[in-house]
Amino acid sequence: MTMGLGGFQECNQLPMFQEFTKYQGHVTHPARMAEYTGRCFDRAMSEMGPTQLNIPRDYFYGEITAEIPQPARLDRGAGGEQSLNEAAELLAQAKFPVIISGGGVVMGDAVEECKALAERLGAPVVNSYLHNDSFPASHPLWCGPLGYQGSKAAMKLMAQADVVVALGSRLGPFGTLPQHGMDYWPKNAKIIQIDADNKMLGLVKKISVGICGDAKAAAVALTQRLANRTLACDATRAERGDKIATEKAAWEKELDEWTHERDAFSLDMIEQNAQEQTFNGGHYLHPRQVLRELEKAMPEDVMVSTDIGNINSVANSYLRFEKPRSFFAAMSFGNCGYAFPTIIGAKVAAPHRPAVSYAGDGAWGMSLMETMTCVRHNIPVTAVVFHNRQWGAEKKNQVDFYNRRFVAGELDNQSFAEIARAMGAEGITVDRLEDVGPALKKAIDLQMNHGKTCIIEIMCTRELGDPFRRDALSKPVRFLDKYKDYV
Ligand SMILES: Cc1ncc(C[n+]2csc(CCOP(=O)(O)OP(=O)(O)O)c2C)c(N)n1
Repeated sequence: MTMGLGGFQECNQLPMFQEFTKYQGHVTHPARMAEYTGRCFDRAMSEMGPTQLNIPRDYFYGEITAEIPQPARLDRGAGGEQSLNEAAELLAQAKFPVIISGGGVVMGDAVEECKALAERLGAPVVNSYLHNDSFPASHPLWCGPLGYQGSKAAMKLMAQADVVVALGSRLGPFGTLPQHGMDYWPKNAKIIQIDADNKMLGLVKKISVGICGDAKAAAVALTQRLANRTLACDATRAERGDKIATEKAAWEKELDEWTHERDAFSLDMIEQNAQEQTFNGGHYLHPRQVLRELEKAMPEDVMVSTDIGNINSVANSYLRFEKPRSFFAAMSFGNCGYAFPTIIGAKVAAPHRPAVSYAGDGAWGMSLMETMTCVRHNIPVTAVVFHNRQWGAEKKNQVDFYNRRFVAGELDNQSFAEIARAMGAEGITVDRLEDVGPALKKAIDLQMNHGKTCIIEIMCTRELGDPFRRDALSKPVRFLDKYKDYV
Protein backbone atom coordinates (compact mmCIF):
# COMPACT_ATOMS: atom_id res chain seq x y z
CA MET A 1 0.00 0.00 0.00
CA THR A 2 2.89 2.37 0.72
CA MET A 3 5.14 1.34 -2.17
CA GLY A 4 7.03 4.28 -3.64
CA LEU A 5 6.68 6.38 -0.50
CA GLY A 6 10.11 5.47 0.89
CA GLY A 7 9.17 3.01 3.58
CA PHE A 8 11.55 0.93 5.69
CA GLN A 9 13.94 -1.13 3.53
CA GLU A 10 12.01 -0.22 0.44
CA CYS A 11 13.64 -0.92 -2.89
CA ASN A 12 12.47 -1.96 -6.27
CA GLN A 13 13.16 -5.67 -6.07
CA LEU A 14 12.01 -6.88 -9.46
CA PRO A 15 14.72 -5.12 -11.51
CA MET A 16 17.34 -6.25 -8.96
CA PHE A 17 16.55 -9.91 -9.50
CA GLN A 18 15.73 -9.72 -13.18
CA GLU A 19 19.25 -10.70 -14.24
CA PHE A 20 19.35 -13.81 -12.06
CA THR A 21 15.94 -15.29 -12.63
CA LYS A 22 14.19 -17.07 -15.43
CA TYR A 23 10.78 -15.72 -14.49
CA GLN A 24 9.37 -13.21 -12.03
CA GLY A 25 5.85 -13.60 -10.70
CA HIS A 26 4.59 -10.38 -9.16
CA VAL A 27 1.35 -10.99 -7.29
CA THR A 28 -1.02 -8.24 -8.38
CA HIS A 29 -4.03 -9.24 -6.29
CA PRO A 30 -4.43 -11.54 -3.26
CA ALA A 31 -6.85 -13.72 -5.20
CA ARG A 32 -4.03 -14.63 -7.60
CA MET A 33 -1.55 -15.81 -4.93
CA ALA A 34 -1.92 -19.54 -5.63
CA GLU A 35 -1.83 -19.05 -9.39
CA TYR A 36 1.44 -17.07 -9.30
CA THR A 37 3.04 -19.44 -6.79
CA GLY A 38 2.24 -22.44 -8.97
CA ARG A 39 3.50 -20.67 -12.07
CA CYS A 40 6.83 -19.80 -10.42
CA PHE A 41 7.45 -23.45 -9.57
CA ASP A 42 6.35 -24.60 -13.05
CA ARG A 43 8.59 -22.07 -14.78
CA ALA A 44 11.56 -22.95 -12.55
CA MET A 45 11.23 -26.56 -13.74
CA SER A 46 10.51 -25.82 -17.40
CA GLU A 47 13.17 -23.09 -17.73
CA MET A 48 15.64 -25.03 -15.55
CA GLY A 49 16.61 -22.11 -13.33
CA PRO A 50 15.54 -19.92 -10.42
CA THR A 51 12.33 -17.92 -10.52
CA GLN A 52 11.12 -15.17 -8.21
CA LEU A 53 7.74 -14.85 -6.51
CA ASN A 54 7.24 -11.24 -5.43
CA ILE A 55 4.49 -10.81 -2.84
CA PRO A 56 3.58 -7.29 -1.70
CA ARG A 57 3.72 -7.28 2.06
CA ASP A 58 0.07 -6.42 2.70
CA TYR A 59 -0.98 -9.56 0.80
CA PHE A 60 0.54 -11.69 3.55
CA TYR A 61 -2.59 -11.11 5.62
CA GLY A 62 -6.25 -11.89 4.91
CA GLU A 63 -8.23 -14.79 3.56
CA ILE A 64 -8.87 -15.96 0.03
CA THR A 65 -10.55 -18.92 -1.56
CA ALA A 66 -8.32 -20.29 -4.30
CA GLU A 67 -7.87 -23.37 -6.39
CA ILE A 68 -4.44 -24.87 -5.71
CA PRO A 69 -2.88 -25.43 -9.16
CA GLN A 70 -1.52 -28.86 -9.98
CA PRO A 71 2.16 -28.87 -10.94
CA ALA A 72 2.59 -28.73 -14.73
CA ARG A 73 5.68 -30.58 -15.90
CA LEU A 74 6.97 -30.62 -19.46
CA ASP A 75 7.30 -33.92 -21.25
CA ARG A 76 10.12 -32.87 -23.54
CA GLY A 77 10.54 -36.12 -25.34
CA ALA A 78 13.60 -37.26 -27.26
CA GLY A 79 13.67 -34.45 -29.83
CA GLY A 80 12.62 -34.19 -33.45
CA GLU A 81 12.54 -37.29 -35.65
CA GLN A 82 14.63 -35.68 -38.35
CA SER A 83 17.41 -34.49 -36.05
CA LEU A 84 17.53 -37.87 -34.28
CA ASN A 85 17.78 -39.68 -37.61
CA GLU A 86 20.55 -37.36 -38.80
CA ALA A 87 22.44 -37.86 -35.55
CA ALA A 88 22.09 -41.65 -35.76
CA GLU A 89 23.40 -41.55 -39.33
CA LEU A 90 26.46 -39.54 -38.27
CA LEU A 91 27.10 -41.95 -35.42
CA ALA A 92 26.75 -44.98 -37.69
CA GLN A 93 29.53 -43.58 -39.91
CA ALA A 94 31.75 -42.39 -37.04
CA LYS A 95 35.16 -44.00 -36.64
CA PHE A 96 36.03 -42.43 -33.29
CA PRO A 97 32.89 -41.18 -31.54
CA VAL A 98 33.23 -39.48 -28.15
CA ILE A 99 30.41 -38.67 -25.72
CA ILE A 100 30.39 -35.60 -23.47
CA SER A 101 28.13 -36.33 -20.52
CA GLY A 102 26.82 -33.02 -19.19
CA GLY A 103 24.73 -31.57 -16.40
CA GLY A 104 21.59 -32.50 -18.33
CA VAL A 105 22.46 -36.15 -17.78
CA VAL A 106 22.51 -35.52 -14.02
CA MET A 107 19.34 -33.41 -14.01
CA GLY A 108 17.53 -35.77 -16.36
CA ASP A 109 18.52 -38.95 -14.46
CA ALA A 110 20.03 -40.21 -17.69
CA VAL A 111 23.26 -41.90 -16.55
CA GLU A 112 22.07 -45.43 -17.35
CA GLU A 113 20.86 -44.33 -20.79
CA CYS A 114 24.14 -42.50 -21.47
CA LYS A 115 25.96 -45.68 -20.44
CA ALA A 116 23.89 -47.78 -22.86
CA LEU A 117 24.67 -45.42 -25.75
CA ALA A 118 28.37 -45.36 -24.85
CA GLU A 119 28.52 -49.14 -24.61
CA ARG A 120 26.79 -49.57 -27.99
CA LEU A 121 29.42 -47.31 -29.54
CA GLY A 122 32.35 -48.39 -27.37
CA ALA A 123 32.92 -44.65 -27.07
CA PRO A 124 34.96 -42.84 -24.44
CA VAL A 125 32.78 -40.73 -22.14
CA VAL A 126 34.14 -37.45 -20.82
CA ASN A 127 32.38 -35.36 -18.18
CA SER A 128 31.55 -31.79 -19.10
CA TYR A 129 33.20 -29.15 -16.91
CA LEU A 130 32.43 -29.67 -13.21
CA HIS A 131 29.88 -32.38 -13.92
CA ASN A 132 32.20 -35.13 -12.69
CA ASP A 133 29.17 -37.02 -11.34
CA SER A 134 27.57 -37.39 -14.77
CA PHE A 135 29.17 -40.80 -15.42
CA PRO A 136 30.46 -43.48 -13.01
CA ALA A 137 34.21 -43.14 -12.57
CA SER A 138 34.65 -46.91 -12.25
CA HIS A 139 33.26 -47.55 -15.74
CA PRO A 140 35.92 -48.60 -18.30
CA LEU A 141 34.65 -45.98 -20.79
CA TRP A 142 34.86 -43.08 -18.29
CA CYS A 143 37.75 -40.73 -19.01
CA GLY A 144 37.26 -37.82 -16.59
CA PRO A 145 36.35 -34.16 -16.98
CA LEU A 146 37.12 -31.89 -19.92
CA GLY A 147 38.34 -28.35 -19.55
CA TYR A 148 39.91 -26.29 -16.80
CA GLN A 149 42.10 -28.51 -14.58
CA GLY A 150 40.45 -31.55 -16.12
CA SER A 151 41.74 -34.93 -17.28
CA LYS A 152 44.47 -35.13 -19.91
CA ALA A 153 43.13 -38.56 -20.88
CA ALA A 154 39.72 -37.01 -21.61
CA MET A 155 41.29 -34.23 -23.65
CA LYS A 156 43.63 -36.47 -25.63
CA LEU A 157 40.78 -38.79 -26.59
CA MET A 158 38.54 -35.85 -27.38
CA ALA A 159 41.16 -34.52 -29.78
CA GLN A 160 40.80 -37.73 -31.85
CA ALA A 161 37.03 -37.57 -32.18
CA ASP A 162 35.42 -37.42 -35.60
CA VAL A 163 31.90 -37.32 -34.11
CA VAL A 164 31.06 -35.87 -30.69
CA VAL A 165 27.78 -36.37 -28.85
CA ALA A 166 27.30 -33.58 -26.31
CA LEU A 167 24.53 -35.09 -24.20
CA GLY A 168 22.84 -32.52 -21.97
CA SER A 169 25.62 -29.96 -22.25
CA ARG A 170 25.79 -26.24 -23.04
CA LEU A 171 29.42 -26.73 -24.07
CA GLY A 172 30.32 -23.71 -21.96
CA PRO A 173 33.67 -21.97 -22.56
CA PHE A 174 35.37 -23.20 -19.34
CA GLY A 175 34.85 -26.77 -20.42
CA THR A 176 36.05 -26.35 -23.97
CA LEU A 177 38.97 -23.89 -23.76
CA PRO A 178 42.55 -25.16 -24.19
CA GLN A 179 44.03 -26.65 -21.03
CA HIS A 180 47.34 -28.21 -19.94
CA GLY A 181 48.76 -26.60 -23.08
CA MET A 182 46.42 -28.67 -25.26
CA ASP A 183 44.00 -27.23 -27.76
CA TYR A 184 42.03 -30.45 -27.72
CA TRP A 185 38.70 -29.37 -29.25
CA PRO A 186 38.40 -31.42 -32.48
CA LYS A 187 37.88 -28.69 -35.06
CA ASN A 188 36.86 -30.99 -37.89
CA ALA A 189 34.61 -33.26 -35.88
CA LYS A 190 30.86 -33.34 -36.43
CA ILE A 191 29.13 -32.23 -33.25
CA ILE A 192 25.74 -33.58 -32.18
CA GLN A 193 24.45 -31.41 -29.34
CA ILE A 194 21.48 -32.47 -27.24
CA ASP A 195 20.01 -29.99 -24.80
CA ALA A 196 16.60 -29.43 -23.22
CA ASP A 197 17.01 -25.70 -23.89
CA ASN A 198 16.95 -24.94 -27.60
CA LYS A 199 18.81 -21.65 -27.00
CA MET A 200 21.94 -23.59 -26.05
CA LEU A 201 22.14 -25.46 -29.35
CA GLY A 202 25.11 -24.21 -31.34
CA LEU A 203 25.57 -21.24 -28.97
CA VAL A 204 29.24 -21.75 -28.11
CA LYS A 205 30.48 -24.34 -30.58
CA LYS A 206 29.51 -24.89 -34.18
CA ILE A 207 27.35 -28.00 -34.43
CA SER A 208 26.24 -30.36 -37.18
CA VAL A 209 23.03 -31.54 -35.55
CA GLY A 210 21.12 -29.91 -32.71
CA ILE A 211 18.55 -31.95 -30.82
CA CYS A 212 16.19 -30.14 -28.50
CA GLY A 213 15.12 -32.86 -26.11
CA ASP A 214 15.44 -34.62 -22.82
CA ALA A 215 18.88 -36.21 -22.31
CA LYS A 216 17.44 -39.53 -21.19
CA ALA A 217 14.84 -39.86 -23.94
CA ALA A 218 17.32 -38.72 -26.60
CA ALA A 219 19.96 -41.22 -25.47
CA VAL A 220 17.36 -44.02 -25.62
CA ALA A 221 16.19 -42.91 -29.07
CA LEU A 222 19.74 -42.84 -30.44
CA THR A 223 20.66 -46.20 -28.90
CA GLN A 224 17.53 -47.75 -30.42
CA ARG A 225 18.40 -46.39 -33.85
CA LEU A 226 21.88 -47.91 -33.60
CA ALA A 227 20.87 -51.21 -32.02
CA ASN A 228 20.47 -53.43 -35.05
CA ARG A 229 22.93 -51.90 -37.45
CA THR A 230 26.55 -52.42 -38.13
CA LEU A 231 28.48 -49.30 -37.22
CA ALA A 232 31.71 -48.09 -38.79
CA CYS A 233 33.31 -48.11 -35.35
CA ASP A 234 32.30 -51.71 -34.50
CA ALA A 235 35.45 -53.09 -36.09
CA THR A 236 37.75 -51.05 -33.85
CA ARG A 237 35.96 -51.48 -30.52
CA ALA A 238 38.79 -53.45 -28.87
CA GLU A 239 41.49 -51.18 -30.26
CA ARG A 240 39.67 -48.06 -29.03
CA GLY A 241 39.10 -49.72 -25.64
CA ASP A 242 42.85 -50.28 -25.34
CA LYS A 243 43.51 -46.67 -26.26
CA ILE A 244 41.12 -45.47 -23.53
CA ALA A 245 42.76 -47.71 -20.93
CA THR A 246 46.25 -46.59 -21.97
CA GLU A 247 45.43 -42.86 -21.82
CA LYS A 248 43.72 -43.25 -18.46
CA ALA A 249 46.64 -45.17 -16.98
CA ALA A 250 49.09 -42.54 -18.27
CA TRP A 251 47.05 -39.73 -16.68
CA GLU A 252 46.78 -41.56 -13.34
CA LYS A 253 50.52 -42.07 -13.34
CA GLU A 254 51.10 -38.42 -14.15
CA LEU A 255 48.78 -37.39 -11.31
CA ASP A 256 50.59 -39.72 -8.90
CA GLU A 257 53.90 -38.17 -9.82
CA TRP A 258 52.65 -34.58 -10.05
CA THR A 259 53.53 -33.55 -6.53
CA HIS A 260 54.61 -29.98 -7.25
CA GLU A 261 53.63 -27.29 -9.72
CA ARG A 262 56.44 -26.78 -12.18
CA ASP A 263 56.62 -23.04 -12.79
CA ALA A 264 59.16 -20.51 -11.50
CA PHE A 265 56.83 -19.00 -8.90
CA SER A 266 56.01 -22.37 -7.40
CA LEU A 267 59.67 -23.31 -7.18
CA ASP A 268 60.33 -20.06 -5.31
CA MET A 269 57.46 -20.83 -2.99
CA ILE A 270 58.74 -24.33 -2.29
CA GLU A 271 62.06 -22.81 -1.26
CA GLN A 272 60.34 -20.19 0.87
CA ASN A 273 58.18 -22.81 2.54
CA ALA A 274 61.26 -24.87 3.37
CA GLN A 275 62.73 -21.85 5.14
CA GLU A 276 59.51 -21.03 6.93
CA GLN A 277 58.80 -22.27 10.38
CA THR A 278 57.04 -25.59 10.15
CA PHE A 279 53.77 -26.18 11.90
CA ASN A 280 53.99 -28.06 15.21
CA GLY A 281 56.92 -29.92 13.74
CA GLY A 282 54.77 -30.74 10.71
CA HIS A 283 55.02 -29.38 7.19
CA TYR A 284 53.16 -27.30 4.69
CA LEU A 285 51.76 -29.81 2.24
CA HIS A 286 51.58 -29.60 -1.50
CA PRO A 287 47.96 -29.17 -2.60
CA ARG A 288 48.10 -31.92 -5.23
CA GLN A 289 49.35 -34.48 -2.72
CA VAL A 290 46.64 -33.41 -0.29
CA LEU A 291 43.95 -33.69 -2.96
CA ARG A 292 45.14 -37.19 -3.91
CA GLU A 293 45.03 -38.34 -0.26
CA LEU A 294 41.55 -36.87 0.18
CA GLU A 295 40.41 -38.65 -2.98
CA LYS A 296 41.65 -41.99 -1.64
CA ALA A 297 39.89 -41.48 1.70
CA MET A 298 36.50 -40.35 0.33
CA PRO A 299 33.65 -42.44 1.70
CA GLU A 300 31.19 -44.25 -0.53
CA ASP A 301 28.11 -42.31 -1.61
CA VAL A 302 29.77 -39.00 -0.72
CA MET A 303 28.46 -35.59 -1.74
CA VAL A 304 31.16 -32.97 -2.33
CA SER A 305 30.83 -29.25 -2.92
CA THR A 306 33.76 -27.15 -4.11
CA ASP A 307 34.42 -23.44 -3.81
CA ILE A 308 36.14 -21.01 -6.15
CA GLY A 309 39.89 -20.66 -5.80
CA ASN A 310 43.16 -22.07 -7.04
CA ILE A 311 43.32 -25.28 -4.99
CA ASN A 312 39.62 -25.94 -5.49
CA SER A 313 40.13 -25.68 -9.23
CA VAL A 314 43.05 -28.10 -9.14
CA ALA A 315 40.74 -30.45 -7.17
CA ASN A 316 38.80 -31.07 -10.40
CA SER A 317 41.28 -33.77 -11.43
CA TYR A 318 40.89 -35.62 -8.13
CA LEU A 319 37.11 -35.69 -7.70
CA ARG A 320 35.47 -38.83 -9.03
CA PHE A 321 31.97 -40.12 -8.38
CA GLU A 322 29.91 -43.23 -8.92
CA LYS A 323 26.47 -41.68 -9.04
CA PRO A 324 24.77 -38.45 -10.06
CA ARG A 325 23.79 -35.64 -7.65
CA SER A 326 27.08 -36.08 -5.81
CA PHE A 327 29.10 -33.06 -6.96
CA PHE A 328 27.98 -29.50 -6.32
CA ALA A 329 30.37 -26.98 -7.81
CA ALA A 330 29.86 -23.23 -8.12
CA MET A 331 29.93 -23.61 -11.91
CA SER A 332 30.03 -20.39 -13.90
CA PHE A 333 28.53 -18.36 -11.03
CA GLY A 334 32.07 -18.56 -9.63
CA ASN A 335 31.19 -17.21 -6.21
CA CYS A 336 33.67 -17.56 -3.34
CA GLY A 337 31.99 -18.67 -0.12
CA TYR A 338 29.68 -21.00 -2.03
CA ALA A 339 30.73 -24.50 -1.00
CA PHE A 340 29.97 -24.61 2.72
CA PRO A 341 26.37 -23.30 2.66
CA THR A 342 25.75 -25.52 -0.36
CA ILE A 343 26.86 -28.69 1.40
CA ILE A 344 24.72 -27.75 4.41
CA GLY A 345 21.71 -27.61 2.07
CA ALA A 346 22.67 -30.91 0.43
CA LYS A 347 23.01 -32.56 3.83
CA VAL A 348 19.54 -31.40 4.84
CA ALA A 349 18.19 -32.89 1.59
CA ALA A 350 20.09 -36.17 2.00
CA PRO A 351 21.01 -36.68 5.68
CA HIS A 352 21.98 -40.31 5.09
CA ARG A 353 24.84 -39.32 2.76
CA PRO A 354 28.28 -38.12 3.91
CA ALA A 355 28.70 -34.44 3.01
CA VAL A 356 32.07 -32.77 2.42
CA SER A 357 32.86 -29.22 1.32
CA TYR A 358 36.19 -27.88 0.02
CA ALA A 359 37.24 -24.23 0.36
CA GLY A 360 40.41 -22.16 0.29
CA ASP A 361 41.14 -20.07 3.38
CA GLY A 362 39.93 -16.87 1.65
CA ALA A 363 36.61 -18.36 0.61
CA TRP A 364 36.35 -20.00 4.03
CA GLY A 365 36.52 -16.56 5.62
CA MET A 366 33.36 -15.70 3.68
CA SER A 367 31.44 -18.71 4.92
CA LEU A 368 32.89 -20.04 8.21
CA MET A 369 30.17 -18.43 10.37
CA GLU A 370 27.78 -21.05 9.03
CA THR A 371 29.60 -23.50 11.31
CA MET A 372 27.28 -22.12 13.98
CA THR A 373 24.29 -22.92 11.77
CA CYS A 374 25.45 -26.55 11.60
CA VAL A 375 25.89 -26.72 15.37
CA ARG A 376 22.68 -24.90 16.27
CA HIS A 377 20.50 -26.84 13.86
CA ASN A 378 22.18 -30.23 14.12
CA ILE A 379 23.26 -30.46 10.51
CA PRO A 380 26.54 -32.38 10.70
CA VAL A 381 28.91 -31.86 7.77
CA THR A 382 32.65 -32.00 7.11
CA ALA A 383 34.49 -28.94 5.79
CA VAL A 384 37.99 -29.13 4.39
CA VAL A 385 39.88 -25.81 4.39
CA PHE A 386 43.03 -25.48 2.32
CA HIS A 387 45.04 -23.11 4.48
CA ASN A 388 47.66 -21.70 2.10
CA ARG A 389 47.69 -18.23 3.66
CA GLN A 390 46.75 -16.39 0.49
CA TRP A 391 44.07 -15.46 -2.02
CA GLY A 392 45.79 -17.83 -4.39
CA ALA A 393 43.69 -17.48 -7.53
CA GLU A 394 44.10 -13.70 -7.46
CA LYS A 395 47.81 -14.00 -6.77
CA LYS A 396 48.22 -16.28 -9.76
CA ASN A 397 46.98 -13.51 -12.02
CA GLN A 398 49.41 -11.10 -10.36
CA VAL A 399 52.22 -13.62 -11.03
CA ASP A 400 51.30 -14.20 -14.66
CA PHE A 401 50.29 -10.70 -15.70
CA TYR A 402 51.62 -8.18 -13.14
CA ASN A 403 55.20 -9.27 -12.54
CA ARG A 404 54.50 -10.52 -9.00
CA ARG A 405 53.31 -7.14 -7.75
CA PHE A 406 51.01 -8.54 -5.11
CA VAL A 407 48.13 -6.42 -3.96
CA ALA A 408 46.29 -7.65 -0.88
CA GLY A 409 47.07 -11.26 -1.75
CA GLU A 410 48.31 -12.42 1.64
CA LEU A 411 46.09 -13.94 4.29
CA ASP A 412 47.80 -14.52 7.58
CA ASN A 413 45.09 -16.24 9.45
CA GLN A 414 44.40 -17.59 12.85
CA SER A 415 43.81 -21.28 13.41
CA PHE A 416 40.61 -22.30 11.69
CA ALA A 417 40.44 -25.46 13.79
CA GLU A 418 40.38 -23.33 16.94
CA ILE A 419 37.76 -21.00 15.50
CA ALA A 420 35.66 -24.10 14.71
CA ARG A 421 35.97 -25.35 18.27
CA ALA A 422 35.02 -21.94 19.62
CA MET A 423 31.82 -22.21 17.56
CA GLY A 424 30.99 -25.59 19.06
CA ALA A 425 32.22 -27.83 16.23
CA GLU A 426 35.24 -30.13 16.08
CA GLY A 427 38.45 -28.85 14.52
CA ILE A 428 41.47 -30.74 13.20
CA THR A 429 44.70 -29.20 11.91
CA VAL A 430 46.63 -31.38 9.46
CA ASP A 431 50.29 -30.74 8.71
CA ARG A 432 51.57 -34.19 7.80
CA LEU A 433 50.64 -35.95 4.59
CA GLU A 434 49.97 -39.26 6.30
CA ASP A 435 47.34 -37.55 8.50
CA VAL A 436 45.19 -36.26 5.60
CA GLY A 437 43.24 -39.49 4.96
CA PRO A 438 42.78 -40.43 8.65
CA ALA A 439 41.58 -36.87 9.42
CA LEU A 440 38.92 -37.11 6.73
CA LYS A 441 37.87 -40.56 7.94
CA LYS A 442 37.63 -39.31 11.51
CA ALA A 443 35.55 -36.30 10.47
CA ILE A 444 33.19 -38.53 8.46
CA ASP A 445 32.80 -40.81 11.47
CA LEU A 446 31.99 -37.74 13.61
CA GLN A 447 29.46 -36.62 11.01
CA MET A 448 27.72 -39.94 10.37
CA ASN A 449 27.92 -41.64 13.77
CA HIS A 450 28.08 -38.79 16.28
CA GLY A 451 26.15 -36.01 14.52
CA LYS A 452 29.10 -33.62 14.66
CA THR A 453 30.40 -31.02 12.27
CA CYS A 454 34.16 -31.04 11.85
CA ILE A 455 36.41 -28.49 10.17
CA ILE A 456 39.68 -29.92 8.84
CA GLU A 457 42.25 -27.25 8.10
CA ILE A 458 45.10 -28.50 5.99
CA MET A 459 48.30 -26.48 6.04
CA CYS A 460 49.26 -26.05 2.38
CA THR A 461 52.21 -24.59 0.53
CA ARG A 462 51.79 -21.37 -1.45
CA GLU A 463 52.33 -23.08 -4.80
CA LEU A 464 49.75 -22.19 -7.39
CA GLY A 465 48.15 -24.16 -10.19
CA ASP A 466 47.17 -22.82 -13.60
CA PRO A 467 44.90 -19.74 -13.60
CA PHE A 468 41.20 -19.61 -14.51
CA ARG A 469 41.17 -17.70 -17.76
CA ARG A 470 44.49 -17.14 -19.47
CA ASP A 471 42.46 -16.08 -22.47
CA ALA A 472 40.68 -13.33 -20.53
CA LEU A 473 43.76 -11.40 -19.31
CA SER A 474 46.67 -9.77 -21.09
CA LYS A 475 49.83 -7.97 -20.00
CA PRO A 476 49.31 -4.31 -19.11
CA VAL A 477 50.61 -1.69 -21.54
CA ARG A 478 52.40 1.23 -19.81
CA PHE A 479 52.15 4.64 -21.49
CA LEU A 480 53.14 6.95 -18.65
CA ASP A 481 56.81 7.28 -17.74
CA LYS A 482 56.14 6.96 -14.04
CA TYR A 483 54.89 3.43 -14.67
CA LYS A 484 57.67 2.38 -17.04
CA ASP A 485 59.51 0.52 -14.31
CA TYR A 486 56.55 -1.75 -13.85
CA VAL A 487 56.64 -4.38 -16.51
C1 LIG B 1 32.34 -13.49 -3.75
C2 LIG B 1 33.61 -13.48 -4.55
N1 LIG B 1 34.56 -12.58 -4.28
C3 LIG B 1 35.71 -12.55 -4.99
C4 LIG B 1 35.93 -13.47 -5.98
C5 LIG B 1 37.22 -13.44 -6.79
N2 LIG B 1 38.05 -14.60 -6.43
C6 LIG B 1 38.09 -15.70 -7.19
S1 LIG B 1 39.11 -16.85 -6.61
C7 LIG B 1 39.58 -15.87 -5.33
C8 LIG B 1 40.65 -16.31 -4.37
C9 LIG B 1 40.23 -17.43 -3.49
O1 LIG B 1 41.20 -17.59 -2.50
P1 LIG B 1 41.18 -18.82 -1.50
O2 LIG B 1 39.80 -19.14 -1.11
O3 LIG B 1 42.14 -18.53 -0.39
O4 LIG B 1 41.70 -20.06 -2.34
P2 LIG B 1 43.07 -20.27 -3.13
O5 LIG B 1 42.92 -19.55 -4.45
O6 LIG B 1 44.19 -19.67 -2.30
O7 LIG B 1 43.20 -21.74 -3.29
C10 LIG B 1 38.90 -14.66 -5.36
C11 LIG B 1 39.04 -13.56 -4.37
C12 LIG B 1 34.90 -14.40 -6.25
N3 LIG B 1 35.03 -15.32 -7.20
N4 LIG B 1 33.77 -14.40 -5.50
